[in-house]
Amino acid sequence: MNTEDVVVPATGNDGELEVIEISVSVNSDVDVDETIVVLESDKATVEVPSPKQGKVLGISVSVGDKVKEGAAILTLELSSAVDSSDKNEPPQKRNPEPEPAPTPTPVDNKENKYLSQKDNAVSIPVTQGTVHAGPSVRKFSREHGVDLGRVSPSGPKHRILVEDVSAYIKQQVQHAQHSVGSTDSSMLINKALPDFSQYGKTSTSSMSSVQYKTAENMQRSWSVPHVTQFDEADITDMEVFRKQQKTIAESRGLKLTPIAFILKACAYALQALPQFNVSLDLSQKQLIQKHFIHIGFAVDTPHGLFVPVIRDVDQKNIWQLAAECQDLANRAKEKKLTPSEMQGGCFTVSSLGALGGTCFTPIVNTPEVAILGVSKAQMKPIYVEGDKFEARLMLPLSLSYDHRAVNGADGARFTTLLTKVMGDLRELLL
Ligand code: CAO
Repeated sequence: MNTEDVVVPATGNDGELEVIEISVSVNSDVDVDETIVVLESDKATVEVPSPKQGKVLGISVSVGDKVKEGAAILTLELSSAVDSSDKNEPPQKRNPEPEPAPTPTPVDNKENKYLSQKDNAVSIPVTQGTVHAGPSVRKFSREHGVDLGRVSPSGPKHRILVEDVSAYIKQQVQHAQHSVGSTDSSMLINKALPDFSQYGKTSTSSMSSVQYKTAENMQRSWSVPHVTQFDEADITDMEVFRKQQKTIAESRGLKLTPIAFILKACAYALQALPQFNVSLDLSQKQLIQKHFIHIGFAVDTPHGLFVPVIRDVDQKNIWQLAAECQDLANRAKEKKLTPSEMQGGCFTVSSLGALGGTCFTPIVNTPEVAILGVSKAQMKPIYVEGDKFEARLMLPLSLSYDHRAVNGADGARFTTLLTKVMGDLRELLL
């Protein structure tokens, strides 16, 4: 077996150089002039090319080691066709990868074309070990503050090209511009996620625009100081009434569900307690009171969550509300809502009643200041008078509100009023 030890060549640098990258691994095949290690001094980065073609038998250095001219780097098992006369010559300019500007800047060692000055250096977290990039690419990335470990390589043998760094910078700039004026999307960007595939099989898919928008809205709303007030409305009589209307509803082509009554009850409570029908403008230290009652309701669809808004709920009767709910929910499922149909809400209802659950803590749909969560109605024994209990149908309500706009006592007033009007529809229907 014909072997050869490859050592650190003359680099024009008398001091120590740090091994910042090992570009090959044991048992890998290397060509003449292929980079085997990258060394760095405080002034320059040096790529050391292989003087021969062969297979790497062993590597004598590790990333972080400090080495000088003549120090052993690795041992090669030479290919049979190799001419051994050119042993350990200083690094020569080889057929470099295409590297647009900036080009490497030679330093005082005229022979060494691989050196690049480490000017304008900024502190970049360096991903160790797996980055393959030439000196000019490293210089370019340093100048722009790019961690090469985050850049996808497109060059031969997974080398990072200047174009790859440019594409990464462009992507980051576009993302930053997109975030401005919407929400603080940077908060949505995960810091570095672990590689989950080390724990088991994974797969990746892109988020839909609806999913991403929902995530942005939730992130923004999450900054609101929330309180959730729970209560239960006795809807036994309301349900008797609703069921009595079923045939009429069918003749109108409608499905009359509790949501129409809930919307009407919310409009009633918003009229009685207008402090829930505001938005806060803290930058102007202003409270914006709305003198209209537009209520959104969450619709679960295969494409994600939509919140169409019904205008002037206080001025509409139960049939009108049921018809609008049905139309908007159907069109949400078909992705046929217009943007204006999802804007202008003062308050939101999120009904999970058909799905189950005893209560939940909905997130306020900012800049609104309150949202009502509705869970599944259940028959419960309710204490009525004397020692008597009656079976009543109880509807769980969860009112979340922005505690900067609404006081706790008002939260309790709001749910108490809701339970009152849902328990006795007469006031509501007048
Ligand atoms: N308790 C018990 N039963 C209820 C109920 C409740 N709170 N609310 C509805 N139901 C019943 C309905 O009466 C209907 O039964 P009947 O046919 O016997 O009358 C059945 O459940 C199905 O109702 P529905 O879901 O078709 O209609 P709906 O008007 O109650 O709801 C809508 C419409 C659009 C609100 C609902 O389809 C929906 O999308 N809900 C999910 C909202 C959501 O995802 N919220 C979370 C947002 S935050 O992540």
